[in-house]
Amino acid sequence: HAAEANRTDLMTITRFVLNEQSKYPESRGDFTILLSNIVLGCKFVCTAVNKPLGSPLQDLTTKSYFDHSTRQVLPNSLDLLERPMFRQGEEQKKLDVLSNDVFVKALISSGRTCILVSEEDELATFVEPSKRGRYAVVFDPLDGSSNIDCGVSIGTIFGIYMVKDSIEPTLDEVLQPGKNMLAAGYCMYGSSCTFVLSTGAGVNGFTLDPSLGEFILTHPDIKIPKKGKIYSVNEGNAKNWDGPTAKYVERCKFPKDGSSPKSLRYIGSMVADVHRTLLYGGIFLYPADKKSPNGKLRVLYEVFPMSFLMEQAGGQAFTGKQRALDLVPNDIHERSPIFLGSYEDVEEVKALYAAEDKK
Ligand code: P6P
Repeated sequence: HAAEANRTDLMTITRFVLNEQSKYPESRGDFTILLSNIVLGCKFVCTAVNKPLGSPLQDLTTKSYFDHSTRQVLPNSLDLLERPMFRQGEEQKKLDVLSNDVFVKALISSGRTCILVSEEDELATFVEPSKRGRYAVVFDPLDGSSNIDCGVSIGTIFGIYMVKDSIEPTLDEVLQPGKNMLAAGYCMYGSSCTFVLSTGAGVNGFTLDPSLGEFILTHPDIKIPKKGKIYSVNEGNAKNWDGPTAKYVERCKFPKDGSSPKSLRYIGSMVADVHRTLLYGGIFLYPADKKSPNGKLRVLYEVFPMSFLMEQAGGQAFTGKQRALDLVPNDIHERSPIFLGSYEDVEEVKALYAAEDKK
């Protein structure tokens, strides 16, 4: 009966968040509405990413479909990306631009946001007054999108701040340290569609059940192992690394204490590398190097959300100088070096940087 009860007692992401929000009597469900719009965006991207380009999308059930963007009934034989909603004039939209459009529209229509920062948009979006809400959302709609054509997992990464002044919001509302985030998460588009979320009370993973169109709780209360056997870095940048990073990676490969070397796993798609680190343990690093003194990854919508999740899962995140979540960004697209993952692995990096500072 227990198995049967479980099968019919569907813990969807919406129900899960409503349960969590019920602990805060003052919450008026705004966060749940905001999150459901982020989830909608992820479901759309999941569909778009998983439809192979150029393949006929013959939907066996109907020969035609209603196209919302032109309000026409059109033949279903049109390839997904041939459909008007994907085309802007003759220029077919790239998936990352399309994904950005979907998230921006979903977030604005939620009526719960007042500022949006996207990797795709140079400037922040200030929502029109009639649609403003209490939240600011920072996001990368399709991180790692250069990997689409070879089938590598990619993802959406987001962070959520509560703003102080939603009437006349300013950019200061998002130039806040990551520790001020209310929530953060990512959605990974891989063999399955996995949504990982923290609202500040631990980390939970949900998997999209395509037959239901719902994200179901599959990874409750994720905790990262205290120490791992994997390091994840682009070794191709080794000649440009600073001393502590070079020393740490050397130790991973030639441990002094007689332990076995760590394995190297590097996918080159942050969501995939971080998801593996979260579940298996180990360390993911994108350090500074001579070419990029601030590293490559963006503070607001890559470093902060992943660091937030790591801390919530019992791990930690370090920039080479400080706790990542303490960083105060000065620009919405600022970059930072990042070392994140298992608590003890990151401690080793911190010790090497501390020793360097003492020199
Ligand atoms: P590199 C993808 O382009 C990305 O922004 C992250 O998803 C990924 O972790 C990183 O860049 C990979 O960068 O320089 O190793 O190819």
